[in-house]
Amino acid sequence: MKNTKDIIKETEQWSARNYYPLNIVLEKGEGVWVYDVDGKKYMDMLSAYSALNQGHRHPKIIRALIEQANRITLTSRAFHNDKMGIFLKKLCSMAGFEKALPMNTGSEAVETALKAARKWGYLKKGVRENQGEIIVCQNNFSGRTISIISFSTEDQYRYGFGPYTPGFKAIPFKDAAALEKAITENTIAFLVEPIQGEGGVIVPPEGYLKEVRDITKRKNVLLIFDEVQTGLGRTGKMFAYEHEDAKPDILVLGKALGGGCYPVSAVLSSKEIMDVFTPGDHGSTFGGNPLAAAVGIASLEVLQEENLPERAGELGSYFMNALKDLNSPYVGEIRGKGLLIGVEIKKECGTARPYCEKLAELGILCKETHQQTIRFAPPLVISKDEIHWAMERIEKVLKEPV
Ligand code: IF1
Repeated sequence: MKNTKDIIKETEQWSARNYYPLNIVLEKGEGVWVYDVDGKKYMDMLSAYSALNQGHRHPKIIRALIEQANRITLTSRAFHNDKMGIFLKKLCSMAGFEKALPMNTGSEAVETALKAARKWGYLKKGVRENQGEIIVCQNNFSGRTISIISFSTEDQYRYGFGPYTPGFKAIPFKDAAALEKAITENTIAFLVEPIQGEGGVIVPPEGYLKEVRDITKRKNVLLIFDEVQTGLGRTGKMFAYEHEDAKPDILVLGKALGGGCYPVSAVLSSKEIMDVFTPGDHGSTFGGNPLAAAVGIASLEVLQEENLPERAGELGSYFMNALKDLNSPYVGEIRGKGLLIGVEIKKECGTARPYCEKLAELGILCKETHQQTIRFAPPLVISKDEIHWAMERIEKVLKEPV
């Protein structure tokens, strides 16, 4: 039986060092709780960056996974399977779109959305071939592929990976006037996260989503919302765009669509936009496989049956107010919506990492983002008592010297 130290040593020997994880080795998870190899129990307040909205190993999702695994798991799209249509119908009906294209990771879904937008731009909007431009926001995060980091404004995500994919322009987030000004005759789309997750849980002012929706409609520019992190209940609505009257032309989903146990992502849009794809244009070995579809159906059912978006709204406000009431001397701004919360550590009090390490010692797993922000994003199945349990420990760390 290997212990934490031996497992980390072996992992570090064979793995590329593309992460700097806490020295914790997890071996079991259930609901909001995870256990390390030494049997220590932690509350997971990261949720694999919001891919565990339904909690660890939700029984209904695991049952669906096992039942499907005992029938057929992968067919490729060279043939139909009996689950994909049911999954996409449920997904489109819930989100109010006519068609969906299933993929696996969030990055693949974002890339699919960009390809759909570009082809729509050339075939339907009449933008000159290869002159199309897609506007993004500074401080964005939409994945790690070369085209996606080509529009990142974060040096570390770009360094050493050039040359970069052309055709993107970055404007300030939260500034609708900047969008209006940046649009040219070659502009095909505006890609934006309704809340910037990795950017530090940056919430735009009330009305911003509606404003960018109106501007893009007026200018015949596609609005693409990357809801890989904000979607599926995290912010207190099933989709973050529902907080305002701002339904996008293209919606990108991932993470929790796989119910915390399988990579499932999708792009949702209208028939008019999706029809730019003809057989053979685009695809994926695993996209739309029956195992992903079965897990996707169960993941969506759990969100609905357990009212997880509403829970995230209610418990998120409760949690955010409890954090504010601490009046911690180390904390600047507390930002967020629903159960996507960012606690900013004042620069003069150091970076967020030591606070995350202290929280881990007390049994809470969370992760810093961009040095200064502690991100709290527990599974949406968390109970009020479990938030109380967390607050007792968070208070120790944010009220006493670290
Ligand atoms: C990492 C955080 C980072 C995303 C949004 C697309 C994707 C993501 C809004 C791509 C992925 C993950 C990736 C992971 C850490 C995490 C993350 F924001 F969630 F915290 F990095 F910024 N759109 N986010 O958040 O989806 O291909 O990963 O399935 O890369 O370190 P993916």
